[in-house]
Formats: sequence, structure tokens, C-alpha cells
Amino acid sequence: MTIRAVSGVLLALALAACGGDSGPGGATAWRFALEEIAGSVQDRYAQRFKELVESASDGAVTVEIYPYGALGTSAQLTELTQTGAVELAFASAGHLGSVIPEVQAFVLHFAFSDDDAANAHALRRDGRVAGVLEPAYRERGLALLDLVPEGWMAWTAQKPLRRPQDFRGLKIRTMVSPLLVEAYKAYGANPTPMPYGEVYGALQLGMIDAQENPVFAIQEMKFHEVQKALTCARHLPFVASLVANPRFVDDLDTPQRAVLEEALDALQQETLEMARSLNAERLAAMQADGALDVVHLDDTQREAFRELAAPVRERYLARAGKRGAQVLDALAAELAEAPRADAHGPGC
Ligand code: 6CS
Repeated sequence: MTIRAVSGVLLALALAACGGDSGPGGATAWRFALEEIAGSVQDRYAQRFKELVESASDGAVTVEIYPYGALGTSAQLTELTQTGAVELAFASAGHLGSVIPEVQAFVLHFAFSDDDAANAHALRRDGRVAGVLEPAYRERGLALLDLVPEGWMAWTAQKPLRRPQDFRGLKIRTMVSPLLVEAYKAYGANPTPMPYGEVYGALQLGMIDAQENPVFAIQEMKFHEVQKALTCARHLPFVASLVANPRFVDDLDTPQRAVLEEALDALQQETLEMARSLNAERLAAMQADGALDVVHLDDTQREAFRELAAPVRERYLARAGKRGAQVLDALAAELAEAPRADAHGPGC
């Protein structure tokens, strides 16, 4: 979509705001903006959300999904949600750091466990972590509805990245949260923040050497076609937050609030499996091509990164203050209590 076309869509949305536009036959339309393209984890989540909401509301509510590219960058989607031009959007931790510094706990390497089921448990809607973050979102004009782990981040580059020395001088693209820059400087890399839509071109032109994303995204954005190796270090899960316009949430009538809550609760049971299966499927598809070298780091190799990443925690606390410390405490407490089923699920 061209910039002019995007501006046209934005203007139409701004004029239609806010609180659920009136759709065909008097149905209320909830606009839901994604940071990812059709077929992604966010798209699967949104399609299922649409199905659940439309069926439970008996057609009184319709959900309009806007995939990445329709409305703008992640930062723009967050602004559209704050103004009420869209009711719902995904806002990933990697892009939200300058708006909500506390959420950058989710980009701290090795702050989570290496068990994705335990991490999903710690991020559940009614858990302590979400409880600490809710007011932080509200103060910045966003309602936090859900925290969605989308899979392990993987590094892609022209070579496997087995040791911190492999990062020396490496131009690695990061999302724009300031703490991600600190995280990669700690490994000696040269981190380069940029929006998602620019990554493929930057890799192709050699403006950057490497990037990180969950496996499903690497495949659908075709990053593997311009990179030679994929390294799985389980250093970080990719965490997106589902946000809503606060007035939209506060003004929902009782039946619509129940429809929303039920859909979110149902999705909470389904998301981990949804992300696991998509990531495993896409990793297998990329490996079947034979062109990509896929490397899994063992615990000793991961330890070298963990040591270098540890001091970045202090930088997080300096940026996120007392509530930042509460987020880390809540995360540690949840992980300590989380049931451990499968320390190495499928995929990366
Ligand atoms: O790398 C990014 O910028 C993006 N990656 C994913 C998987 N989702 C949204 C985010 O904007």
C-alpha cells in the first residue's frame, strides 16, 4: 500500500473513531490492527478472536482485522489505539519501550526461563506480571488485555552466532525499544533499530548483517532468503501485548464485556499451542529448503551470553524504576511457581 493510501485509511479511521464503529445492519465494529501479516501468530489470534466474538455476540459485534501494512508501523498502531481510531491492536514489547519503559522487562535476555509453557503461565492475564503492568499501560493511554508469547526469538545472520565474539561489530537490526540496543551492545554488536517493514530490504542491501525474530516471522517475511544461518539460543521469547483504547473498554456494556472476556480467556488456553505449531512447521519448511544452516546453542554456550546480559538488568531498573523492579519480582515469582512440563518444546 502506498503512503498516500495509508494516510487515506488513517483519516477514515480517525473520522470514524471511537468506541466501536457502527457496521452493516447496525452491528458494532471493533477494529483490530496487527503488527504482522496474514498467516502470522497475531493473525491467527485475531482470526480466532473474531470467530469467538462474532459467534458469542450473535452478530451484534463484528471484528475488522487490519494486517501489517494496512495502517502503519507498530508505533503508529499504538498511537491509533491511544486516540481510539482503532479499538484493539497488538503492541510488542520490542516496540513499546519508549512509551512504557516497564514493558522492557520482556526484552531482557535470559529474564525468562527456557521452558515456554512456564513463560506462558507467567504471562497469563490474571497473573502477577500482568497485574503490575496494567496501571503502567493505563497511565500511557492504553488498556492491557493480554500478553501473548509468540515463540523464541532466533538470530539470523550470514554465519551461525555461537559465541558472544561472533557478535563483535555485527550490524544487527533490533526493534526500537531502547533496551534492545543496550542488550546487543553488551555482546559487542552494533545494534540498528528500525521498523519491521524495512528489515528485508536492509538485509538484502547489506545495510545490516543480522536480525532477530521468532521463526514463523523469519519465514513469512522471507528473511531466510537473504541470510545463511539461523541460531536458536532461547535467550528471549517474543512477547506481544494486546492493547485496547481505554474508553472503548470502559464504555462496553455488560454483554459486550462478557463477550470480550470470554474470547480472551478462551484464547489464553490456545495461544501457546498455536505459536508452537506454527513455529515448528515453519522451521521444518525452512530446513527442507536446505539453504539455511540451523544451529541450536547448548547450555554452556548460552551461559556465555547470559553472563554478558546480566548487567543490562541494572539499566532496565534505571529506566523503569520501582515498578520495573516489581515486574521483575513478579516474573521471578511466577516462574518459580510455574508447572514445568516440557523444558524443550518443539521448534527453536
Ligand atoms: O520485528 C518486528 O518488528 C516484529 N516482529 C514480529 C514477529 N512481530 C511484530 C514486530 O513488529
